[in-house]
Amino acid sequence: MSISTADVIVTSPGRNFVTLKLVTSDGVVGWGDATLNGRELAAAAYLRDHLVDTLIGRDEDRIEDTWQYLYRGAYWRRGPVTMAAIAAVDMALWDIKAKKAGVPLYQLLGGASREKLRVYAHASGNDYAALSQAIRGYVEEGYTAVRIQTGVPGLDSVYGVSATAKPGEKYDYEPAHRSARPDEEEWDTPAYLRHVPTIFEKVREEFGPELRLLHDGHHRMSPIEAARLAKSLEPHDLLWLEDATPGEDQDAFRLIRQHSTTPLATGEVFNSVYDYQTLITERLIDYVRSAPTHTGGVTGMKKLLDFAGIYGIRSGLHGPTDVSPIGMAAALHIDLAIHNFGIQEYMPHSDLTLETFRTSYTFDRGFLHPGDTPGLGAELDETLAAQHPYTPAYLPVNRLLDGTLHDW
Ligand code: KDG
Ligand code: MG
Repeated sequence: MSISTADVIVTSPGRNFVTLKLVTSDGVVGWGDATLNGRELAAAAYLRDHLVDTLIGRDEDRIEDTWQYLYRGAYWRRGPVTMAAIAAVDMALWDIKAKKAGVPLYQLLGGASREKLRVYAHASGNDYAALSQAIRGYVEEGYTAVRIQTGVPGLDSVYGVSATAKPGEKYDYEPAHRSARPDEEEWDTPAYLRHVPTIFEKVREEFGPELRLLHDGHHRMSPIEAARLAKSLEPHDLLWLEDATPGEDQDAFRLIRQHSTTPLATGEVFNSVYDYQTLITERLIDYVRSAPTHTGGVTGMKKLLDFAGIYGIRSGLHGPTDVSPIGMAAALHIDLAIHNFGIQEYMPHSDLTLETFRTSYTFDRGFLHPGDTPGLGAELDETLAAQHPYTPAYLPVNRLLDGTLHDW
């Protein structure tokens, strides 16, 4: 059998998603995610203009060969657009293979290595009262791990804290604003470094030692600033400090490691195992943060996590709402199957997104499971998708108080 049609669907049920639909000559449908926040049309064009024609007539069972064909065959290696496009093809092929076998995808990856997947929620607040209310809400729902993001006195908006959410309100925090160009935000690293440890002290005092706490620095600190934060957070026993400094400078992580035992996570903006080479072989991080959607799909992510596992480094896969429910399902099947699972990020999609994409993964008291539907267990309703056309939306850019452009 072979692939007979390949369609690229860009839809915006609450936010933009890029989906690939492959259909085989005997009618088996496979779904894949190529969503790249703020650059969706580039990923869609790569698929439509450069890959679709090469997929028609190809044997759908030859997943590794297709992956190598798209990766090596492009000549131009890696990059977020290329790897998101390859990811969509790869996920759709795994979806088809598992459907043909009549099993959930995790069975083809070696079967379940655990019963359920611990996830972490996003708690935030402009002040401590709002943050504490959000954490309490998650603890009542059964979460055992919570990411803490706080407003910073003197700054109007800060990454991870919704400017509009009311205290304790659950929201689909979406920093990619719907407009033709990015919003601009202001940033002050010294104010942030002074404030964050005081918040963690209060959280530990109120919620005790057992709740697992995480924090995302979102690429904003220099290596020595990151080392200072990691050191000052040590008494508060974080599960991880994420993206303490921009990850493309892999050597910079040595400096943070020299100063602190706070576990480190990075990689959501990476797209291949080579972006992690120094970080993994020198054990400079503890968790791999990429999403299958951005790293060449199930095949790319399995290669990366198997490599990390040799060095005792675990998964903490990226699961924001800008990965589609199809990409999220792929992450959950990998999580369930691998030995070196750490934790999974879980930002539930909005109701509108989940009406448009149907999923079989389930949440129960702080844990997810991918479900036992054959394949990925996630698909797009094309009729509903057509009702929500693409809308330009961009992540903000950041400037220091003197106007210098900074990492967002
Ligand atoms: O598109 C950017 C988001 O995925 C990112 O800002 C979310 O940092 C993020 C996280 O840890 O989920
Ligand atoms: Mg992050």
